[in-house]
Amino acid sequence: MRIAETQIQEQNSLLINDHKKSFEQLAEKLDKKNVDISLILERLKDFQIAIPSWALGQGGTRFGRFSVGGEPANLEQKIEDIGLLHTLNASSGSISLHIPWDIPDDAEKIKSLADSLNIKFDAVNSNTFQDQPGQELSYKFGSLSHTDPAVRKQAINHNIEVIRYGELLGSKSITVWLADGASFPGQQNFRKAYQCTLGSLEEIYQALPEGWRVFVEYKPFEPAFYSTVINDWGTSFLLASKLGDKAYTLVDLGHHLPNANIEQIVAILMLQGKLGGFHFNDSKYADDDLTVGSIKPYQLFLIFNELVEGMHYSDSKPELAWMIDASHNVKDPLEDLLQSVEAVKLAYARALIIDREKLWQCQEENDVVMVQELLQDAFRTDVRPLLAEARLQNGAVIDPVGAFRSLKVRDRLIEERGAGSAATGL
Ligand SMILES: [Mn+2]
Repeated sequence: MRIAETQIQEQNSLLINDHKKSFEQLAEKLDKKNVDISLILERLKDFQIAIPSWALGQGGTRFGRFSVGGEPANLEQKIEDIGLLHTLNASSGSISLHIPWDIPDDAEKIKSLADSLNIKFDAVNSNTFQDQPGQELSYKFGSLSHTDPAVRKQAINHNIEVIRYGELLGSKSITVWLADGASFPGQQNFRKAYQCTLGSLEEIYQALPEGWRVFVEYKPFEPAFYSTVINDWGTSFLLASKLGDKAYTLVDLGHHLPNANIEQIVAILMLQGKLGGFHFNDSKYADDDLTVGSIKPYQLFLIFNELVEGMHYSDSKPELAWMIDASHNVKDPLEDLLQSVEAVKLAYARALIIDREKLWQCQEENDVVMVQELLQDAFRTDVRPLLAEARLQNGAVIDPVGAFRSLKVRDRLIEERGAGSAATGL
C-alpha cells in the first residue's frame, strides 16, 4: 500500500491551525534566545535515520512472539513499509539490510523499488551469531574469533559476501557485531580470541571497496554470559585504530553496563574521529531494545548534546550512520518506529537549541548551576512544533502516529498480506 498525497493533505488540514499557533509561540520564544530557527529546521529536515530490515515485523523474546498481522513477508514488502514510514515522517529515508535474512535476489529490482520511495541503502549487517540452514561449520563457539581457522575463514567470507550485496545496492558501510565470547571462566583464551578477531577483521578490512567503511559494534554480555570478545568501546576503539582509517566504532545505546556514561564515550570517540555510527533504543535493565526515549529521555538528550557539539561545532565533520535498533514485542512495529524516530529527533532538536557559547563560557567558569539551567531549559522546551513544522515543510504529516491510526494502515496491511503474514528476523 501507499499513502497518497491527498491523504496527507487531508490529515494535515485537520491540525494545521493548531500547529501554526504553537509553532509561532515556540518560534517567538526561541527567537528571544537568539536561536536560529531556520537553521534548526534545515537540520531537522535533513536528518535521516535508517530502519533495519529486521525491525518491520513483531519482535519477541526467547519466550514467545505475538504477531501483529500483515507483517512484510519479503524484502520488497519491508521496503514498502519503510516507504510508509518515510511518507509519514520524512525522516526514515534509508534501510539497513541484514544478511542473510534479507538477501536481495534481484538487486536491480530492489534498488528501483527503493528509489521510487526515496529510500537509500545504509550500512549492511552480517550475521555470524547463528547457524544458517546448510551451513558447513558451526558458530557455536564463535566466528571471527574461533579457535579453528576454517570457521574463521567461513565467517570472513560471509562478511565479504555481505559487502558484495551492499555494493549492488549502493551501501557504503558494513557493521560487524559479534556474539563471540564465553559463558564460563576459562572457556576462552582472551588473548588468542582477541588476536584471531583482529586477524579476521583485517581480512574483511582488506576487502572493503573504495569509499567503504567498517563499523565495529561492541556489547558487554549476551548471548555470552561470562565474557564477550568485543565487550566495550575501548576494545572496539583499539580494533578500529589497528585496522586503519576506514574502521570506526559503533555505539549501540543498549550495549552498555548499567549507568555507563554513554555521552562521555560519544564525546571522546568523536574527538578522536572514530565514531562511525549509532544504534538507538532504550532499556531499563540491559539490552531491552525498547522504544527510543521511552525510559531515559534525558540521557538521550545528553548524548545528543555531545553529538551536536561534535557534528556542528568541531572541525571534523563526521559522517555518522544512524539506525534504530529496537525490537517491539507488544507494539505495532511501525507505530513503534514512528515513536522512536520522533524521540531521536526530539533529542536532536533540544540539543540544537542549547545556547552553546554560553554553555562553554559557564563550563570555563565552573558555573555548575548555570550549566544545569542551560541544559535543562533546552530539555524542558517543548520542541514538538519544530519537528512538526520540519515534517510539514518536507511534505509529510504533522502527527505521524495519529495519521497512521486514522488512515488505518495496519488494517490495510492485514487486508493486503493476511493476518498470518510474518517477517523474518529475530
Ligand atoms: Mn546494534
